[in-house]
Amino acid sequence: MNAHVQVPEEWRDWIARNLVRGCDPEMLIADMVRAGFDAQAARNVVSGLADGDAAEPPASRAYVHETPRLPAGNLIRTPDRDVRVVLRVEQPTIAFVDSLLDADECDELVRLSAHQLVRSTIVDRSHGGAGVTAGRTSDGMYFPLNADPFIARLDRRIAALMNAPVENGEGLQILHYRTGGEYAPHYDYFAPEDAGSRTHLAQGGQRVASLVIYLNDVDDGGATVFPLLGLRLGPKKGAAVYFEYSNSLGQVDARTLHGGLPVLRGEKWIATKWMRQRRYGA
Ligand code: PD2
Ligand code: ZN
Repeated sequence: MNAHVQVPEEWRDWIARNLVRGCDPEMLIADMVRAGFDAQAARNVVSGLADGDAAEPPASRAYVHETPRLPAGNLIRTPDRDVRVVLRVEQPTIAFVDSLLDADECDELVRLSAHQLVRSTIVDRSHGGAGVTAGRTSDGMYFPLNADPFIARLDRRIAALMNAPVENGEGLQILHYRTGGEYAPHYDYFAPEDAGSRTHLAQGGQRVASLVIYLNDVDDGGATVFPLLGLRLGPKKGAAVYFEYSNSLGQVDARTLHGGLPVLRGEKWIATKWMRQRRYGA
C-alpha cells in the first residue's frame, strides 16, 4: 500500500494541538509514518505548522470541538450536592442544570448584593477599558473569590460543576435587570484579534466557560438566548445555563453568541461565573 501524501484537516488539527502542548515534532512525524503517511509529506506539514500556523492560533480555521470540560452524566457531583443536567447541546457544549442553588441561597445572594450594585459595563475592543453601553442595561457587583464562608461554599460547588479549580474562576458576579433591562448578544471570551483583549488575557488567560445562574423567577421575558443556535433557556430560580467556548488551540467558538432578552415584566437577578484557562484569583 502506498503511503498517504495528503494530510487531512483532522490530522493537521492533531499536529497543531500536540505542538501547542510542546510535543517533539520528530515524534509526531514518526507517529504519522506509523499511521501510513509518507515521511516527507508528514515532515512538510509538521514543520509548516511548527514554524507559523501553530504559534498563531488558527483563528481563521473552523473551531475544533474538543472533549467537553463539563462532566458527563445526568447528575454532576459537587462537594455538597448532586446537580441534575436537564438539557445538553453537544457542539458547542451547552447545558441547563436544575437546582444548582436552593431558594434560600438565591435570596441570600440578592440580599447581600442589593445595596452594592453599580451600572454594568462592557470591555472596549480597542483599549480594553470598561464602558457603559445601551446594549447592557443591568447593575452589578462582584464577590471576591471565597469572600466569606457562604460565597466560598458556592465558589466550590460552581467550580466542581464547571470541572475547574476554584482559583481559575473570576469572582461571582451578581446582576440585576429592571423591567426593560437586557444584555444584547455578545461573546464572553476576549476576541484574540482585539488589542483591547491583551491586558485581560494576561491574567489567567482566556475565558473557557460561563455559568449564568438565575436567582429569581422572572414574571415575563429575560431568557438567555443563543441566536445562532435557535436556543432559548431559563430563567428559572436556582437553575443555571453553562456553556464552553475556547479550546487548547487558542481558538474561540463564535457559535456561542448569546444574550439576555429584555425583561418584559418584573425584574431579573442572576449570578455569573466566568472560568479562565489558568489561575485567575486568590
Ligand atoms: O442575563 C443573562 O441572561 C445573560 C446572558 C448572557 C448574562 C450574560 N450573558 C453575561 O453576564 O455574560
Ligand atoms: Zn454573556
